[in-house]
Amino acid sequence: MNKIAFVTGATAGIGKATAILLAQNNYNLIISGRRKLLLEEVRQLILSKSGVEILILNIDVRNREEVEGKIENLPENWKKIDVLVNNAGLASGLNKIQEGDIEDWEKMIDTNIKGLLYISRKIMPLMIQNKIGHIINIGSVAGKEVYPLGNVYCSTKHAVDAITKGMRMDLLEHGIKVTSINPGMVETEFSIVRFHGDEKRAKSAYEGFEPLRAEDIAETVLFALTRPKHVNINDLLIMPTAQANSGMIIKG
Ligand code: NDP
Ligand code: 8X3
Repeated sequence: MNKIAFVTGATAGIGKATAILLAQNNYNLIISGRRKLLLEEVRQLILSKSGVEILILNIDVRNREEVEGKIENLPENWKKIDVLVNNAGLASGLNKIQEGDIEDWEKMIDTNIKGLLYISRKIMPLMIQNKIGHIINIGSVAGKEVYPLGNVYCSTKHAVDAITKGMRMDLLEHGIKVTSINPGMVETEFSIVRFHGDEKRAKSAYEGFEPLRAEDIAETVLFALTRPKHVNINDLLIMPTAQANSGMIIKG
């Protein structure tokens, strides 16, 4: 029987690439995100190339009732979730705190911290009940270092780092693995979202060097998932070769 992986934020970027790669590796998938049409497109794309089963959960992770209701109402045979990839997340804005937009902050805190917790709170008991599971949280280099103007986004990813460490303690006695994957710059829709749709500014973030691709992170997820039962990858920091840390990138 195929394993089941639940990938949040599967409409674009890292989540979409992860869903595609896990399907190629015979995982049945629960894919979630806010953009329903894109979820359907991802499902069709995957089904055109593989015979796995895919369930769409059209949810905004910030909406606690929606998250709780839709997970509680999963068909019983979809409740044996082997893998949770907590990937849904975003940056919104890049400002000094004294000039920051509070709506941007709330969006990031509600999605990256509270959304991840809402999802995990519902899935962790299922994993404990089934005595099986692996949670992969997509953190960031921004969860390891604070960079100029990154204040609130970095704080949400530092929170993801802390939550991951806490989860590992909470789940230790149940034999459930918890992995943190922390990318540097990956060219996805991330910067378009951060710069509120300014595609030119977003593109310029990746000019002059070769950023990571979403597929690089998907492969890292698969690597963590395919270690033997007695091996857990706790924490990985993965960067473009041209990037030394969050502030130092060789361009040109
Ligand atoms: P994208 O913008 O390409 O994808 C983000 C995904 O998250 C989309 O599928 C989006 O779906 C989903 N999402 C965002 N907000 C919500 C929400 N409220 N409810 C449900 N789903 C949501 O960015 P990436 O693929 O780059 O980002 C994925 C993760 O990787 C994020 O957690 C990000 O912080 C992290 N990361 C990214 C890096 C990068 O350089 N790109 C580097 C380090 C970490 P939809 O809009 O349809 O809801
Ligand atoms: C995304 C990495 O450095 O672009 O988490 O903010 S960075």
